[in-house]
Amino acid sequence: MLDAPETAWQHDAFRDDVIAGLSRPRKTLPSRWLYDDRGCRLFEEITRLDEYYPTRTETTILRDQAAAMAGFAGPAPVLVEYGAGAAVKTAILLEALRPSLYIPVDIAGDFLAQSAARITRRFPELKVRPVIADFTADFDLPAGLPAGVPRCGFFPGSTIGNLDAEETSAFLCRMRAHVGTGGTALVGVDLRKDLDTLLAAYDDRAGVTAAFNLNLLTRINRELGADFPPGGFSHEARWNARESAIEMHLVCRRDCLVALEGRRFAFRAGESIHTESSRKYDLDSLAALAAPCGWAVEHGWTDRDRLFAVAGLRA
Ligand code: AVJ
Repeated sequence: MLDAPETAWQHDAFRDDVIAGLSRPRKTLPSRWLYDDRGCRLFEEITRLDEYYPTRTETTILRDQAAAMAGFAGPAPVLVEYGAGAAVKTAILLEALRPSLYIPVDIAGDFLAQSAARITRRFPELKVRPVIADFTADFDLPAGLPAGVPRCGFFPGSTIGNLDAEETSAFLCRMRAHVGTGGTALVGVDLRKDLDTLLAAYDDRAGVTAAFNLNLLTRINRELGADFPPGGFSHEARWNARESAIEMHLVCRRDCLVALEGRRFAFRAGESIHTESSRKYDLDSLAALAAPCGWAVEHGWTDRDRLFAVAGLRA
């Protein structure tokens, strides 16, 4: 299990993040660790739930507005996708944009290679250059990209909503540097809306989101040898108005002590671990974050019910 260098490195990063997060007065775990194999499968299942509107709404927007987006991005652009998991959405965009080069960026090398191979099977003519990188940290695009060819960044899925304020600004500036002056970006953002709709999307009746959230404790038990008691925590979705974010929490049902890597962490009944924030935007709040990096929000392609938007940014 631990022989691949990528896996060993990941294991250490996971352990450090868990220990740091559980040592804080308000306990927290970074949402990126929700996505082990089972977490990825559960997330897939979430995207098919009635209550979870973002994935199907964004796909519809891309389908309906792909031609306009292609006009916006310019002819035969270099397309850079941040996070390489959005098979269906990527295909829609590749079909419409006809890029001269596609650069999928992801931290998971094996997953990236698989999705690059799938894209190549579907678009045999397309040049694909995967880049293994963590898009929440600085990295360079491959050297020698053609000059004078427009570049377009693609950040779908409202993944931007999972970044904190600092990460969001840094990400927008990084993507601006990648595409250069005159470049564009297509960014999927989940829009502010009534609380019932939002809370249902993150606390579905079938309990899939609960299983997705609780899986993080199972993963910590398995990979870090911890002893979180089964059934000791419950899933909760909360609205944080100040942050304009839905938060996922794991709430402790009764006082308990958890051992992990020679340490002990005490939990009081009712205490929570904050595992994810999913920020909800409107186009103005996105524009305010993007402007200092040199972006203008030129378009907000949306659905009939204004649930979700694909923002068109120009540098
Ligand atoms: C990763 C941004 C698509 O925040 O909506 C779904 C993750 N968490 N249900 C989101 C998630 C709980 C999701 N995205």
